[in-house]
Amino acid sequence: MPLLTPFLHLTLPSPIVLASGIWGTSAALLARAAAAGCGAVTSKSAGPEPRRGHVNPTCIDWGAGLLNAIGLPNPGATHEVDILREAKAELAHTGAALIASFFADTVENFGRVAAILAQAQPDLLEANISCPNVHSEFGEPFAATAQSAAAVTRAVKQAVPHIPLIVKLAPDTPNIGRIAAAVVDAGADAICAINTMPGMLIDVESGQPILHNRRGGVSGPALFPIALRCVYEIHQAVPNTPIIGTGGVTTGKDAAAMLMAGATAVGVGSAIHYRGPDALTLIRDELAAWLDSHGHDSPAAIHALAHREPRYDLHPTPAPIPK
Ligand code: RRO
Repeated sequence: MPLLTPFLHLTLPSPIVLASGIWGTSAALLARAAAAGCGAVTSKSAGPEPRRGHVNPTCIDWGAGLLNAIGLPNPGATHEVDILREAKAELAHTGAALIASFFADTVENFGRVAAILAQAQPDLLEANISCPNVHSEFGEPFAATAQSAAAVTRAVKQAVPHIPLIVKLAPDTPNIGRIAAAVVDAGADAICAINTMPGMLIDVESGQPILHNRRGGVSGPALFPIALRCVYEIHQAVPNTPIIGTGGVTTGKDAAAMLMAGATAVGVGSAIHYRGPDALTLIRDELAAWLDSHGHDSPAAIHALAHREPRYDLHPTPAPIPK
């Protein structure tokens, strides 16, 4: 079953995308994800300056998902360029695309960081405007309002007009379709939906929040239905914009549902924690087998299927009672 996936100007070898963060920015791990079956791999978001990230504990498996507050550890944009260059060279023979993810503290710095990372000539840029874990330092994420999300998008497109831009949105907003429409209007070429959902856990014996940062982002299976709903609403708002549907995808069937909601490609992150490093290959192969067994010849064949009129023949309305 060929899983070739047209995405903007690219044809990805598969619709599975390594989500940002889960395997850091090691060129070797990005290459490993490509070899494992990803059609594109996303680096850990880099910012204007090097950061250590938050103090431990930074991640916990709480049963129905993960909660993390890693705190954007990264080597800074200038050093990141070297890592991205190395990753790009390692990916060359795989056909997988390199997505360079980045964040910043101000609209202007988003443009500056994008311009620095562009030196490595990644295939795509991902503006992470939705990290939930730096509230105390940077304030409200730019993804919180249509205005701030659009302002970042414009700044990045102005700084780097020649590399297609993906904007990564946050789930905790009352109308994610409106935010998506605003960033597309401002020049975004694609959307990644979603980042983790803000949450927290408290150890009742000590009365303390478990994460040192107190709050964190929920990922894994608990996030899946939220991500699916967000992707569905974004596709309704911007039906011609490709979406990387990300959030709790753990199986091939989850990936199929994400495509049906309106995603063009499917991000995978926490599944690597649940299923081990083979998760990427397993999900890709399960998706291929599912498509095959249901008579679909490509991932595109089920794209946005859930937006069709409901099939009432599956849930017939009761026949009128005969008089
Ligand atoms: O590093 C993090 O704490 C982090 C980031 Br940048 C992000 O975008 N999402 C997340 O859940 N954690």
